Amino acid sequence: MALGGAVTALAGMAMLGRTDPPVLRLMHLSNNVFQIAITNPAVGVRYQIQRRESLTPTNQWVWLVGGTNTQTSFLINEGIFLSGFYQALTCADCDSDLVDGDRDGNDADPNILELAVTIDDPANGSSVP
Ligand SMILES: [Ca+2]
Ligand SMILES: [Ca+2]
Repeated sequence: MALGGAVTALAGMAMLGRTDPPVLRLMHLSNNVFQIAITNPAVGVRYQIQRRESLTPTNQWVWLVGGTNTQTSFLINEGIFLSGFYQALTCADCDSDLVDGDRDGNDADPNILELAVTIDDPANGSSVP
């Protein structure tokens, strides 16, 4: 009876189209450069990479780099940190500058904020033939 229940549950999961969850993979490329790759990513989402030095409760996750649409590979420079932990999160504001990606001039750069377009010519109120 218990085995029958387990088989039913597995078949139900297959019918729902469940897939393996995304996996984060860290690869050493050269002296102090690493690649973080997200395998089996969710479709249609953007990711950001966060880093922390340790898993102690006082050490929090810190934004490291934001991704663009469909980006699943990130180059990371070791910098001054000789060890650390990384996580990938889905994001709407991938550079954590408080401007969502659909309004951000560059959502992978926290120094570039909201996109604004200024039209200098024709001047306001002009009639354009
Ligand atoms: Ca942003
Ligand atoms: Ca930005």
